[in-house]
Amino acid sequence: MGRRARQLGFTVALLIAAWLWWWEPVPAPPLPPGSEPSASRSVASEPADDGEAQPGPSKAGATAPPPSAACTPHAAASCHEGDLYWLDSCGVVGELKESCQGRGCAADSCKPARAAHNACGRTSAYGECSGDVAEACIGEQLVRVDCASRGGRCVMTGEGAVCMPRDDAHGCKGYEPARCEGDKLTLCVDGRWQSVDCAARRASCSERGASAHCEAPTVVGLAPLGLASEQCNDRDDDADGHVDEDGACDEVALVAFVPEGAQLANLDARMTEELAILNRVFAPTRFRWARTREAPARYRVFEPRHMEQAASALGQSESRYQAPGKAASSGEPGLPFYVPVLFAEKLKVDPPKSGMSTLPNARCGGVRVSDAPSPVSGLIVLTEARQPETLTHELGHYLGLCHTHEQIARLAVQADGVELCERTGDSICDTADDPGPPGCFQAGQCELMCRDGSRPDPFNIMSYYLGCRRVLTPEQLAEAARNLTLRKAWFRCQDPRACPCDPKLKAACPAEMSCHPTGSGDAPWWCELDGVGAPGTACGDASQCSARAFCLAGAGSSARCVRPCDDEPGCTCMDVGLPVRVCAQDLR
Ligand SMILES: [Ca+2]
Ligand SMILES: [Ca+2]
Repeated sequence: MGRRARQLGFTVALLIAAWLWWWEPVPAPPLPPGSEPSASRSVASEPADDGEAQPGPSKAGATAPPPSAACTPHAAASCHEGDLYWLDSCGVVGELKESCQGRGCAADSCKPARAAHNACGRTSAYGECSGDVAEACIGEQLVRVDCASRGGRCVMTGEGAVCMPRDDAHGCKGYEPARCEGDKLTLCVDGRWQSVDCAARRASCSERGASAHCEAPTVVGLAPLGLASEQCNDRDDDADGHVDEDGACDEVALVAFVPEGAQLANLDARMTEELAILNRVFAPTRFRWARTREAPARYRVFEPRHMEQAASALGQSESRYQAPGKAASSGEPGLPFYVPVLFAEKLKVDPPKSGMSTLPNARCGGVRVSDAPSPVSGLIVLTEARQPETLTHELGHYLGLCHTHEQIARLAVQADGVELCERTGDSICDTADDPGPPGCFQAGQCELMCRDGSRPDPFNIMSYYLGCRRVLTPEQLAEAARNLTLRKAWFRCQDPRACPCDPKLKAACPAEMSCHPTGSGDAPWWCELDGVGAPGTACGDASQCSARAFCLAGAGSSARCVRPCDDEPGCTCMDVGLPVRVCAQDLR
């Protein structure tokens, strides 16, 4: 089929999609065992201009009006979001005719099953290291990169085989066992030695069992404190007398950033398709492309080391909360919240990767994966090598989801009071165990054979089984929704001057932020993201403290995370010459 015909087919699919609100939602594709259909879906987006009242997103279980009697059902079949659906004689999409099992479709038929053994053999997109040679299947071709010839080494990371620079001081291979150094856990993560401070988590480092880990006898739970933020739930969450105000139920804005001079193929069509997948997978949460902006040309080939810096620049440039003298380049008013999405040509990574994202406060599945302070801002970077669902996968990371093959047990505090599924795997209880692509072989397009007998779900968006991914579990969706609320609340605090606080208040800052001294006269206290340090534990600076605590040097002892005191149980208030009294117990 010619290119023009394909484009036409795509346009037709979109026109049909725009009419779906009137009929019934497209049924979800058949789901693998263990998953559940997402609560609702609706393809309605922009209000039509005919003046008719528009139905909102359909609620789960709502009944749709019956198709018009004048239209004959099952008149034809059409490819829609990778599967075949029936069309009636009026061109309206009906129920699923045939699932293409992740192979995709063209016109009115599923694409043929790919040979199980293509040029890549058993090597997946995730790839493998053989010595310092990285091998990965990129576009059905086996790509081999000799990392050593470039002065590097091959490392198995959470994103598969990657060439990394040699690093005699901090480099590791990945199979070295974790060990305890005092109360610090030392382990190899993504090719570098990393330190996890068990003491800061009020845990101890234990070498009991197969590998060292942080261990606590009981869960130390501190009630989450923070300003209530308005969520889309028909309730007045922040008790200001208004329900779901300030756009709590609006579509979430995505801002596309395109580097100056970037060569990007079919960008508009790809963005439309990517948004449709995003809205189907994250339903009922909805997203929209709010605006497209130019980014510096140096981001055409994106250097992952610049992630934080780029996130801070692109995460603020379209914001309503501008630092003085940094007015938005365009005349448009700043947005109260948005997700920056950078369309780079490629990432400066070998073998090539399709995208990357920051995690919210360095957490995935609710577990902190790094002790380093985390930037408030987030960023998603997509490359030309991406799959249609890569944006959805990266947004999952942006909203705090791990890969399904994550091994969070390495980093999570092991405590009896916490469910095993919350401190192992991806820390989500309703996802299937996934040993990851190296341990599983794609025998058919979406049929996995795993060495250890596991039955991972190749259809999960957060997996690495490319070509199959299309769903999130209810618990993944709940964790993503929780993090969306947090990210919205944190957004203004990208600029500390937009986020002053009063340390005397219990709820001074958004959840998971604490009121910390800045050391500056004009804005003495501001909300900063929590670190790993529990109250009463040692700290180097305020960014390491959590649960309302800030870092205070005691007389003759090391600095501690201390809470402001308000005569609450367990705290004796103590005057230390600051505007707030502090909890004496935290300084002991
Ligand atoms: Ca409210
Ligand atoms: Ca609400």
